[in-house]
Amino acid sequence: MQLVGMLDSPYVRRVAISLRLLGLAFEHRPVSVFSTFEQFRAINPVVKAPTLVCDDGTVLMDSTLIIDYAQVLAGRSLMPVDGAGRLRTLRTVGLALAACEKTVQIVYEHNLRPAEKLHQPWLDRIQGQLVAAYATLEQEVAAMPLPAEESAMTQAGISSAVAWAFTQLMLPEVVAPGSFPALAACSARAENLPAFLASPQV
Ligand SMILES: N[C@@H](CCC(=O)N[C@@H](CS)C(=O)NCC(=O)O)C(=O)O
Repeated sequence: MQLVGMLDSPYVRRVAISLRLLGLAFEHRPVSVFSTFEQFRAINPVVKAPTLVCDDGTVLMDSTLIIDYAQVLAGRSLMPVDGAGRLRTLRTVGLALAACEKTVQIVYEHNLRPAEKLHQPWLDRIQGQLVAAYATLEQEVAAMPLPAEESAMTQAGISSAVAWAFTQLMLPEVVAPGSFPALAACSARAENLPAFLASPQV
């Protein structure tokens, strides 16, 4: 199967890391939704990254749905099965994905919209949401430190670390690392794991 999309997308990166942790072989095709729009469109007319081209030719999109299918293929899950662990992980992943979404919205607002059309009240709102997502995620991670070994890694650790690295790459001035020590530490540990090193965001 082929994973299509650039690893500077947190969604593509969380899929790549998840596939590696699940032990699934895949070909990575670093096609950009911006600089190589037409090439991407030939693979998936909706032009969404990540796109997974399955072995039977089925084209899947959306990182969470792709990971869901990958877990079926692998016969194991990156989500805890017990109720309390599952609930906590779902909450953490939701916060991490909201942080990714708000970061992407801010980046698009700056990079895709002409400066004179930038709408400051909207930008202020998204930035407030981004900081709220990280403040809440910081509390979660501080209360329940995420595993530092690959064998114990769940989607909570993958998504939190990927989100953090992405926002630090794109908007370090908006989310200062010193204010989020638990997340910064979790990210530093995760980024040294083989699955993360094999999926560099830059
Ligand atoms: N909810 C989706 C979000 C994916 C997403 O928004 N990807 C961005 C790249 S970071 C994209 O495809 N942007 C191009 C577009 O939306 O037109 C997921 O989890 O995969």
